[in-house]
Amino acid sequence: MGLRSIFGGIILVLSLWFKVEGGGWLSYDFYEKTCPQVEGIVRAGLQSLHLSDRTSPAALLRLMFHDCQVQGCDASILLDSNNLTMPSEIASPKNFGIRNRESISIIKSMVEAVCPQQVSCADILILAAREAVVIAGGPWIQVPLGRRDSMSPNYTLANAVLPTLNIGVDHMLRNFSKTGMSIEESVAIMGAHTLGITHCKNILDRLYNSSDANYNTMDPELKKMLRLICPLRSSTANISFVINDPTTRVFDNQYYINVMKRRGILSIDSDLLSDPRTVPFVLRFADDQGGFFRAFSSAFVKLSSSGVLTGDQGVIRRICSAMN
Ligand code: HEM
Ligand SMILES: *[C@@H]1O[C@H](CO)[C@@H](O)[C@H](O)[C@H]1NC(C)=O
Ligand SMILES: *[C@@H]1O[C@H](CO)[C@@H](O)[C@H](O)[C@H]1NC(C)=O
Ligand SMILES: *[C@@H]1O[C@H](CO)[C@@H](O)[C@H](O)[C@H]1NC(C)=O
Ligand SMILES: *[C@@H]1O[C@H](CO)[C@@H](O)[C@H](O)[C@H]1NC(C)=O
Ligand SMILES: CC(=O)N[C@H]1CO[C@H](CO)[C@@H](O)[C@@H]1O
Repeated sequence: MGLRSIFGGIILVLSLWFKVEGGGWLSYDFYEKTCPQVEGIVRAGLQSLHLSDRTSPAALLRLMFHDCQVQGCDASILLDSNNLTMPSEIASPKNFGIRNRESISIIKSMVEAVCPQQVSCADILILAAREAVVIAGGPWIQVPLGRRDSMSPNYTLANAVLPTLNIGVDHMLRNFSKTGMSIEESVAIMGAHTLGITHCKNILDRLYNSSDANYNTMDPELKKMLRLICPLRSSTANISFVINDPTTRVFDNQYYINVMKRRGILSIDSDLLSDPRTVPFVLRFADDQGGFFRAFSSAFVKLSSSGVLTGDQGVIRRICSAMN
């Protein structure tokens, strides 16, 4: 064996590890020995879920964000409350509209059947979100693994740190910069809103409240249409919804084209067009889907790796919805 191949081996080993912002290490071959089947099981699970529910990719991508934003991606969002003194994170109004938690539990039980007590719910959630992006037509993202599950969900923290409707670009950028994201990556991760829906209650202020900062930032034609779907003082604002972009089930760069045309649905979407720091990236991604995919992929890895439990921290839960 020549010196060159030894050197090559070292480079290879180094590149299999991923340093966690402010913590331990994840690795790209974490389950190579303990559960090589895991990626295939998650992929098959996602494909069958997608056949019965075409909106599942959107749900899983948002689920991943709302898990990772609170104490890092530790599957705490999947825990059901086991007693009245400790409400689960999902009880937070900020988690309104979160769905498909149970599908992670189902995939986990499929993984447990093959590799018991090896793979964390947190990693399965990240792999599911990664497959969701691919199934919807987005990039295939290589993700480092080795996250551990939390035994301490924090309702109060979830309430405090999940984004508000009027978070604004400044806060949004500051929050994402904590995960190591650049401005370009922060704009790219918002491109997740190329999938899915928004319930009427989340846009009523934009449509009807003239004191709202984003009352006048929406294309009037779109506003007219959304007002028909979301009437004022309707009793169904919690269940009626609008689609986030015209290609709501396709992971593409249509979101940025929409934002550019003042057709962003949520306030934060429209805000991206009014801040001088973010607007250049909106324009570029609207014109360059490949560039969006590349920036989204690196943003996804940063969001999903920041502040996670590794090594002997946390546990591997057997059932994702319960402490066990
Ligand atoms: C930081 C600023 C953000 C704000 C204020 C925000 C807010 C929202 C709101 C209010 C909804 C509608 C929920 C509903 O009515 O059911 C939504 C949907 C969604 N969000 Fe975000 N979001 C943000 C960032 C993100 C990020 C970073 C991701 C993913 C990486 C994401 C992924 C999604 C997805 C996929 C949906 C559609 C969900 C579905 O169809 O069920 N969002 N977001
Ligand atoms: C509720 O659950 C928490 C965490 O499992 C535990 O510390 C606490 O004692 C429980 N409270 C009751 C009343 O069972
Ligand atoms: C709508 O959802 C909110 C939680 O975001 C809840 O507090 C409220 O009671 C719901 N309203 C109706 C009419 O169901
Ligand atoms: C939950 O988060 C709140 C707010 O950050 C914090 O004050 C509290 O100590 C946390 N509780 C636990 C049990 O970690
Ligand atoms: C309208 O928006 C303003 C500014 O955000 C807010 O203070 C006020 O409570 C809103 N009014 C209603 C009726 O929701
Ligand atoms: C909604 C949210 O997460 N807000 C936090 C973002 O980060 C700032 C500090 O940079 C906090 O003050 C916010 O609470």
